[in-house]
Amino acid sequence: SAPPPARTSIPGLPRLPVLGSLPWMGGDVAPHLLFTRLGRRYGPLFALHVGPHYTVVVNSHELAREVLLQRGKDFAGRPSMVTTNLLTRGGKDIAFCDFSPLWKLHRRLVHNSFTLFGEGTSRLQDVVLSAVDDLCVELLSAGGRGFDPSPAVTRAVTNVVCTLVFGATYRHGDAELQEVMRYNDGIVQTITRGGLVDVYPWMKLFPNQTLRKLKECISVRDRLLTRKLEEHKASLSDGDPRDLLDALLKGQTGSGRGQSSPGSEGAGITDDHVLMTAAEAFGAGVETTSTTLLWILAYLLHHPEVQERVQKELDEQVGSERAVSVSDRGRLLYLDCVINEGMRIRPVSPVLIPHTAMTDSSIGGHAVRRGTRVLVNMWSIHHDPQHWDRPDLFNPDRFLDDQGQRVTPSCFLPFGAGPRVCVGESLARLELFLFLSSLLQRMSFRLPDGAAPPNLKGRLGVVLQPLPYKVVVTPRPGWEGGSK
Ligand code: HEM
Ligand code: PLO
Repeated sequence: SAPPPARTSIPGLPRLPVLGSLPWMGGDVAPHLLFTRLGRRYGPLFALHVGPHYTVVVNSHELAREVLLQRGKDFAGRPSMVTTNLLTRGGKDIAFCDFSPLWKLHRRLVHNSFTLFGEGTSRLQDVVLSAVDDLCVELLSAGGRGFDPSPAVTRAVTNVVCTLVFGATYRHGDAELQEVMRYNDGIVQTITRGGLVDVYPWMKLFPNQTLRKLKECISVRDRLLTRKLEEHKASLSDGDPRDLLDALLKGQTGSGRGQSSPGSEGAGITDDHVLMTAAEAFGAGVETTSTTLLWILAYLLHHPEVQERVQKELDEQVGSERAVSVSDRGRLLYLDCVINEGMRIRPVSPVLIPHTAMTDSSIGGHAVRRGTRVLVNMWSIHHDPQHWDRPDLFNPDRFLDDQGQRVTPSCFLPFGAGPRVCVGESLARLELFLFLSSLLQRMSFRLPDGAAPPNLKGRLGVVLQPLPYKVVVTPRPGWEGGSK
């Protein structure tokens, strides 16, 4: 038989001891931009040393599909990182936990709980629509003044997640809601600078102010969530779960909760896991959805013609007599394209959470050793000029074909793919749809007089966020009060 193809090594950057390739990494440039630039020199697949860690960067959608889908199992691991270990009590969550049988079980449990509240059930829709109503009333109360929409949007999205996770809804200004938003913001500010790439693993040797603040925010979070967990344990009944905490508690074993009793489904899912999952659903649910909404609003301010076209579609398909509902989703094609184009042009996670190779494997015919870190650069995939015509242009029509039918190009992967695909995808899509459709049905957004349009470069924290900007909102006919 033919010999196996020769496996060449992956082209790579030079390195020094300790610093790795850092001196060649261009100082302050954000990783997604740096990797895109390096890709032009080294090709779609190249290697570098992030500190001591041998790391492979993937810049093309073909190779990304190989890593995430075809060889998804080989690359389903996660590296251990200082900050995320603190955040998740050493990986008792979903996103930052390394691959293991317990992780698989845990992920399935969370996934099932989400589908429980997921599409089809009117409960989730009710939760989102009630937050939408509050948001519309709040935005329209500004009465023609220019203001930053971010706090109101974040509050609305936080409220949705609070209801799903522990069954609480808060009024505007509620102390507990403020506390949740404050600690979350603190974690976002401190967990990573420059994405989730843990460049300085020796950071823990030099406890600094940032690390102290992170620990403080985590302990505020843990106090609040522990209280919720105890309340839920005390009031847990045999009926349907009221929220995610109930579903997780029920998913632990019926008897001897948290202890491992062999053979039972939830064996090994401890109270720590329940707590970390709730915390993560919060963090992931709030940061990603609110950031995506704010990016789309920022682009609508740059492209008033897109806003008008969405509103025309809404007028024709829904009208102004009733609120939008999930059942309208199939009819609002252009809105769907606007949402996709927003996630393409500004992916909240421009470099995916690092993956690691679970076994010796290969990418594009090149050998990759077990333990190698793999960074998938979604930014370069979503801006690849070979696959996207004028990639820097916000153009929702690229998601429609000649017949006006919706198409999804294979180089569009905003939620990742494979065993590590986002578990919140359907929840996120439902929220994005209901929030945007309702907002644009009820009001129009424009720039304050004389204001420059929003800066579109963004700032990379743990997610890629737009810089603050101001809007003026005016109600559309029939929606002067914000809701019916
Ligand atoms: C993972 C995107 C909303 C929970 C991810 C990943 C991406 C992503 C790119 C990483 C995939 C990888 O590492 O290969 C998004 C976007 C969202 C969104 C664009 C909204 C616009 C949500 C929501 C939740 C959520 C609402 C939950 C409430 C998670 C979790 C993971 C994840 C738990 C880790 C999965 C794993 O490692 O197995 N998401 N997400 N996400 N997402 Fe989302
Ligand atoms: C956001 C701050 C929270 O306090 C903790 C948290 C948990 C899950 C993280 C999320 C943060 C940021 C966005 C992440 C999410 C898991 C999946 C999601 C990284 C750090 C993305 C976009 O991949």
